[in-house]
Order: sequence, then structure tokens, then C-alpha cells
Amino acid sequence: MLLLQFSTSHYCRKARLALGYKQIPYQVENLTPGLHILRVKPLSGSYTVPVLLPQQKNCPAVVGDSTEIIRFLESYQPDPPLYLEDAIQQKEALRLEDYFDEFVGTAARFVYYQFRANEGKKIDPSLMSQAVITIVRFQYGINANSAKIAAQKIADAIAILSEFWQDGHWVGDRFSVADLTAAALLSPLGLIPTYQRNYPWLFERITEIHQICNEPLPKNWQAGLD
Ligand SMILES: N[C@@H](CCC(=O)N[C@@H](CS)C(=O)NCC(=O)O)C(=O)O
Repeated sequence: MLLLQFSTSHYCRKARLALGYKQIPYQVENLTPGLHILRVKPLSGSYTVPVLLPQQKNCPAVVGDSTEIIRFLESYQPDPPLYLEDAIQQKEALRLEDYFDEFVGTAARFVYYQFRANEGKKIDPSLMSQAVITIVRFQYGINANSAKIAAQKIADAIAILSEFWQDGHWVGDRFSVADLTAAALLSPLGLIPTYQRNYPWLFERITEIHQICNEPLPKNWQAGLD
């Protein structure tokens, strides 16, 4: 299998966590933001990564979108499962996956790039990195105001998560797509010292989930710590 990705994207991390959890061998092709459209659009018809090319008999040629990738992997290799047997719990897990994809992952992007453009500049002051940050902030309209609204969405999501993650799983009594999605999409915040300080339990759990899924933590996680 081949995963087309941005190495730093938290949605691509979500796909890698799922592949790693199921121990499915895969290779990655790292794309350059902007130029990625030339590779991705003709394949999936969309502008976003991750895109998975299963390259297997009796499989679709292209699977775009992290949620669809997990749905595909679940049917390709059901064990170990990311979906829950109980229909009501599974519906809830998919609802939470969607809530995180649509609201929390996008909010994390705002908070993360606002941090990287200001206090977090020292993490990688190279021209290349700063250029990417400037382009992403322009593309998504990230500024102090929009980042503040996003930070409130994140605080709400963490408050909900805290009821479940401090002593268990998010839905049902085992690890599921809901836990994996939350870990992937909140992982960019691990670089921000205030989040690390305020929510140590959150980052312990994200670390644990990366171990379960055989995926290294984001490269600069420790660099953000005081
Ligand atoms: N709903 C999509 C979101 C993916 C997404 O937003 N990917 C970003 C990278 S984090 C992207 O490809 N952005 C490039 C663009 O929009 O041109 C998924 O879950 O796969």
C-alpha cells in the first residue's frame, strides 16, 4: 500500500495510526503542499491528503479521506478492529470521529499555526518552515481572532474527552476509531507548552495510543516543552 501524505499533517497521522494499529505494511510518498494537487487531484478528485493507494487485487485503486481510509482498512483487515461490535456504540464512535474531523482537527490547525507563527517560531525558524506557516495561515484565514475561537472549540473537546480518557476508552470498553481519531487530531497541541502543562493526562494517553499503533510521536513534541 502507498500513502500519499504531508509528513506533518495530523489527518495523515490518523491514517498512519490506523495502518500501524492493524500492522499493515505500507510506504509513504511525501508531497509538497501546493504541488500536491498535481498528484492528488487526478487520483481522488479532491485537494486533500491523506490518499491511500491500496495496490492490491480486488481493492479500490484509490481511497481518499482519512475516514474512508479507516473504513476501507476495517474491511480489508478486520483484525484488530477499530470499529465496535455494538451497533449503538459503533454509531457513537463514528459520530465522534466525524465531530473531531470536522471541528476539532480544523481547530487544532488554527491553534497550532498561530503558535508556530509567534511563540513557537523558534522551533524551526528556517525560511522554508516559515514560508509554509505563512501560506497555511493565509489559506485558512488563521489569525489571533480565529485562533482564539478555535482554542475554545479545543477546550470544549478536551473537557468532553476528560470524562472518558482519564480512566478508560472513549466509547465502549476497548480502543476504537474514536480514541485513535482524538489522539491523531489533538497531537499537534503537544508542541504547545500551555497544553502540555494543563493537560498532562491528555498527552500521556496520546503517547500510549501512538505506542499501541506503532507510530512515532510528532518529531518536535519535546522541542515545545519548557
Ligand atoms: N477530511 C479530510 C481532511 C484532510 C485535510 O484537511 N488535509 C489537509 C492537510 S492537514 C490538506 O490536504 N490540505 C491541503 C489543501 O487543502 O489544499 C480527511 O479526514 O482526510
